[in-house]
Order: sequence, then structure tokens, then C-alpha cells
Amino acid sequence: MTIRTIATAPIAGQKPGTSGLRKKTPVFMGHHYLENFVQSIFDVVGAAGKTFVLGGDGRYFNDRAAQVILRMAAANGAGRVIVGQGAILSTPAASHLIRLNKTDGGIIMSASHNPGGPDEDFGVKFNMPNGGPAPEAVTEAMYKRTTEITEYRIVEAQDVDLGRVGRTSLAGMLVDVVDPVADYAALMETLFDFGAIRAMFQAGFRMRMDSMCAVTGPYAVEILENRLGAAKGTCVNAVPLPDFGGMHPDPNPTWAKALMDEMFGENAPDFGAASDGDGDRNMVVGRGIYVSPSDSLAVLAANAHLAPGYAKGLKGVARSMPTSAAADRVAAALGIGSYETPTGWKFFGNLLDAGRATICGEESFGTGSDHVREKDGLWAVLLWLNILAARKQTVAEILAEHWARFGRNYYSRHDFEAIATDKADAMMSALRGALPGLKGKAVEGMVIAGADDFAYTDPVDGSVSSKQGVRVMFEDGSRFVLRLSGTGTEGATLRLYLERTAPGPEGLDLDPQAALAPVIRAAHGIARIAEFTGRQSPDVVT
Ligand code: VG1
Ligand code: CO
Repeated sequence: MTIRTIATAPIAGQKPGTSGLRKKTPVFMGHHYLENFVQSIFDVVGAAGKTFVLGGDGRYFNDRAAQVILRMAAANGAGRVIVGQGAILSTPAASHLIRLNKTDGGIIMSASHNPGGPDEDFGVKFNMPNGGPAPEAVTEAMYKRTTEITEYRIVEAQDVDLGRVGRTSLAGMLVDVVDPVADYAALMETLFDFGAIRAMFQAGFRMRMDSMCAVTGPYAVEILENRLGAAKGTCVNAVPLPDFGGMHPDPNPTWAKALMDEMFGENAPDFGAASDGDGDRNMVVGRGIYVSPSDSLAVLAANAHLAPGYAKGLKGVARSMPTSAAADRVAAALGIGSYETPTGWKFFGNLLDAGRATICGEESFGTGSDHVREKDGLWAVLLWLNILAARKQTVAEILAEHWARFGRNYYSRHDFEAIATDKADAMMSALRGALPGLKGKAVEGMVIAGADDFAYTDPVDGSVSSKQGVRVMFEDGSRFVLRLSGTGTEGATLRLYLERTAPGPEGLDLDPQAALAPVIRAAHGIARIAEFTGRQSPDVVT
């Protein structure tokens, strides 16, 4: 087989965002686009003699991209690549395989919660030998490389058969095709009390797991139905499809509406859950009650000791800055550390590696622990099931007791999508300019205690990330945060994060949007959202 060196030239805009490089699929399929980025990855991390994991969420172009990446890995001298059968791996399963096999990292093909298909989104990201997303210094180096690239290497060869489990070779590089589910399912068995959960299902507990035609289907069927004995049909939309069956695989009340309708309907199951394109996000719903991701993180932290994998307690809890402070209260009560990081899972890696945090979470439906270095949708679902089995209470009862003990942080995120980038930028810079004058001002009956642009110094390696979101904090503990999305592929998406604390015992049962109304009005007034963007109301409310 011939190794070919192909002349190329830099392509603008190959800058990874919150989680890898995401673009419209036709862009990714364009001349040299994927090749330039993959070569830049190998140029930065080195490939000679190394072992990598490769897999993706099965979206359109996943299979073709996998073949290109394999041929390029071989041409760059990689020794071995472990690939999920059919080029499929959920993001947490890929993270686990990287760690389990002590590989030199992995390439994940996914645009996660973004829709998939010929005209939708595709993405590629690199994970480090610890199993976690490459930190900013590494993604910056990859981006820099894309701006100076002159050639890439690829072998001329037929496709590798990824349909069959087993070992083959490609121009001297070993290719191990593995069952995408087996090792991940085995890991879950070490963390949770499968016996107790199985007994709960046997006693009639009913669940609906909506995989949204994305990657978790095979994992959910194997773990929930086959191993835990949930009734057949518990898992719906369980076959991964290249276009996710036209669904938008973002597990939130807007996009997982069918699940919400089921859980709020007559004769609803006891528990509902959904996951995203690449399986790292989760939404959990009780019968007639939605669990906000920030509350879910807090409940999981407060109850994790009920699962065997966490019986010795937690080392600490970390959350992204826009996530509510509910988890901080749990950490304080447990006497363990709490950490506030910028948005994106890559910032949790050092805390997990250093043993400072055991459980991490984001308001964007992401929770996970030190079992891998990614957020993990099914892990969260299983921890909830373990807690429900141990406490023998409903989701509603568990939440009510949680709020009574810790107080409640009313929380919501409002997304304004596909805004013209210049308008969004103008709004953010005007807001940044106004920050110094905000302290002490009274708005909507609340006094502003402080306002800043969040900057983070990693406590482990000292690296600094600035401009991570504008926050305006009020004296009563309420706050709002504004930042622009780093995962979108069309214009700008403005995210407005809203929080209001209710210490209890009064006022724990309000509708979140009603409870947050003054904070919402304050945010619109201070940030002048309508004036700059023309938008009065959000496209998606979670
Ligand atoms: C969003 C979320 C963030 C999450 C990221 C990747 O980023 O807000 O919390 O880590 O997506 O999640 P942004 O920059 O659009 O706000 V996933 O499941 O799409 O990899
Ligand atoms: Co995801």
C-alpha cells in the first residue's frame, strides 16, 4: 500500500469551540477539510507508534470520516487504532476505552446535541490519554497548525471492514474493531447496585428511555432491558440513525417533547430519561415532575453514597459557572470541596485527575464522575435509578426533601438562536462596557452586589481562561449570566442563565419562570437584548 503525501493549503475557521470543531456537514465534506484538521491533530500530538481510540455517534458522514481518519492514522505511523464496531462509540464509552486500554488518546466524531444529516452538523474532537477533551492549550495548537498546514498523509487502500469485531491491519497499523457497548456496560456494573435496580424493575417500576435515534440506543437496550430487566420497549428511538430520524437530539423539554408529554400524561411511567447525539448528556423526569440539570447534579451529589461505586463518599463537586449553586450547598453540607469552572467538560479534567472532584455537572444536561473524563448520560440515569431503588421514594418526593433540606435554586436558561454575529458581539461588548458601573444599582427591587466577566485560574496547572461569561449578581443571591455559545454552526446563539435562591421553608413550590420573572426583566433591561438583537423572547427555554 502506498502512503501518499498530498499538498494542501490552510482552510480558514478550523478553530475548535466548547467541544471540538463543529461545522455544517457539507463544510466538513469539502475538499481537504477533514483531512487538514486530522493532520493538524496528528502534527500536534504525534502519531508514530501510538495507539488511538476512534468512534462517533453514527451521524451522517460518520462512516466515511472514520475510513479517512484510519487511513491518515496509518500514514502517520500510528501503531494501532481501537474502533467501535460500525465506527460507533458514545462519547463516554470512547473516554472509557481510552483509559481502559491506556491509549495515547482518541478521536471522537460527533457534533453532539446538534442535529445530523447531509445539511446539518458534523464534528471532530480529540481526547487526551486521560480520556478527557483536549484542554485549550492543545486545541489552540491544533488550530494554529491548521493555519500553516501544507500537506497531509494518507494511505491508498480499500475500506477497512468495520462491521465485524476483530483485528485487521491497514498498511502495517493494527485495527481492532470492538463491541462498542461491552466494556462500558461492564464499567457500569462496577459502579451501581444492579441487583437492587433489577429488583425494582421486577416489582413493577416502569421507565421510558428516549435515545432520540442517537448513539445511546444500543447501550440503553443492553443495560436497561437486557441486564436490568426493564420491560421490552422501555427504550424508545433506540436505533441510531444518520439523521437521528429528523429529531434534534438535545435532551431538553423542548426537543424531547414526546417524553415530556408521556411523563406528564395519564398513567405515566415512574421515571423518564433522554440522552443526546453522542450520549454524554441526560435529561431526567419523574412522573409529573421535571428535574432541572442543576438540581439533578445536586441530588446526585447528595445521594451518590447510596451507589456502591461512591459508597466511600465524594472528594469534591465541580460545576460550570452558569450552573446553579445548588450543588455548592450540598458540598458545604458534606464538608467537601466545590469548584466553579468555565463552560465545557475540558475544564473538569484536571480536577478529576488530581482527585479534587468526584462528581461534576453542567446546567446543559451534563453530569458525570471520575469513572471517565466526559459527561455521561447513561451513568446519570443509572445513578438516579440506584438512588430511587435505595430510597424507595418517587422523584417528586426526593426533590421535595432535597429542597426542604438545602433550599431551592430556581433556575432556567433562555437561548436566543441564530442571531447575526455582529449584533450579538455588539450586545456583549456594550454589556462588558457597562459592568463597572453596575455595582450598588437597584433593579427590579434587587440590589446589584457585583458584576464581572468570569475568568478562571485552573487550581491544578495555573492556566487562565478569561471572558467566560458575563455575570451580574444581586445581594439576595439571585444572578444572571450571559455568554455566547461555542458549539453552534449558524450565526450566534445567546445564552441567558437565570437563577434565584429560595432558602425555604416558604416558597419552594413556585413555577420557575414565575419565580425568576424579576431576574429575567433585570437581565433584559441591563443587557438591552431586544435593542441589540431584535429578540424579545427566547427560542428555547430549559
Ligand atoms: C454547550 C453547553 C456546554 C457543553 C457543550 C458541549 O456549549 O452549554 O455546557 O459542555 O455544549 O456539550 P455552548 O458553548 O454551546 O454553550 V455536548 O453534549 O454538545 O458535547
Ligand atoms: Co453531547
